[in-house]
Amino acid sequence: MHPTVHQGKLNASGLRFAIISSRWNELLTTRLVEGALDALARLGAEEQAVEHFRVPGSFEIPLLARKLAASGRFDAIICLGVIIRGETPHFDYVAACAANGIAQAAMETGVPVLFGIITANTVEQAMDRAGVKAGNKGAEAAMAAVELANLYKEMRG
Ligand code: DLZ
Repeated sequence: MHPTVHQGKLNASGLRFAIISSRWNELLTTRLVEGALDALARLGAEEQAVEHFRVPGSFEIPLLARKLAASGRFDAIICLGVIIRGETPHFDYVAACAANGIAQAAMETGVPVLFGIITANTVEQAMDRAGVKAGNKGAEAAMAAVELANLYKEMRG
């Protein structure tokens, strides 16, 4: 059997993206934003087609993602943050709300909303995933955004 395979192209030309980043752990979220912008540029996104929104912490990302997705102005929303485990259970609440809220924003609007939020036990783990040793979660989320935006565009067409 050779089924028809559907997958989105890695071509960002003509697509519009919103990036949301949080200011908590800003040194690292800045690296995620840089990674996402670099990936979008390399995939052909036009400069005026990308808008960057900033919120205080990862807990605040889902509502803005929901509003931007519902606005009809963007083909995908790229959510970037860094949540690092501390000595209290705060990490679990913030991480769970961010993950559930982002998934909910996508499900309720039908617009791809990407989870580019690092959840790490230590600062070192977070640094590794923000471009030091284990890739850049911002770039990965941006690539996934381009692929999904194209897949859904193709399905609409
Ligand atoms: C309060 C808090 C804590 C303890 N840790 C983080 C974190 O590691 N990463 C992050 O993005 N935000 C954190 N925040 C802030 C919350 O996301 C939120 O901004 C505040 O609780 C205010 O609603």
